[in-house]
Amino acid sequence: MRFTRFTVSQLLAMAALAASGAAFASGNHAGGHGHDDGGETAIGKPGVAAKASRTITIEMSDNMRYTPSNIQVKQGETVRFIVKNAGQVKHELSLGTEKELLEHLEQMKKFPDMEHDEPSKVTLQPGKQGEIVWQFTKAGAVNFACLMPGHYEAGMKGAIKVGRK
Ligand SMILES: [Cu+2]
Repeated sequence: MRFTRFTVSQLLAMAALAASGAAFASGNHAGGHGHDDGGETAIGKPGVAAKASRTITIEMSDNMRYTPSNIQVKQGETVRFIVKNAGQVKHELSLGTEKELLEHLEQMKKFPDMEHDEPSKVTLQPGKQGEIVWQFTKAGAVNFACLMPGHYEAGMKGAIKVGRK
């Protein structure tokens, strides 16, 4: 386990989330993401495929890696991600801030079968391919990770740098 880089307050926040996780069992999961102003989130918003300036293919493997795992985009850019599961087990790619991803990770531990349909995420059975179209409206870092049990901890994560325009 590589939890050493979390601060005590982060761990406490995660514990608190786990304790309040029951609220998500029956409720609407999207409610956990905070504000909803036309789909705009802390990391951007769902994109329109026809407006994508690029297609980036990301492969997911059973050695818990994304290829590529470091991606650079420009603020305002819409990217079409083709995500391929080249492994023998289920994998996913969830876009989010690091904080959101860690919160989801805790929920997945409590409710491993929870599958939610969100435009910022794709879950794929072995051999399958899917896509995410996303517009990066804010400069900074956007993270992505696989929240299947143990995968993030094994290093299944990546980062997208959104350069200021
Ligand atoms: Cu995975």
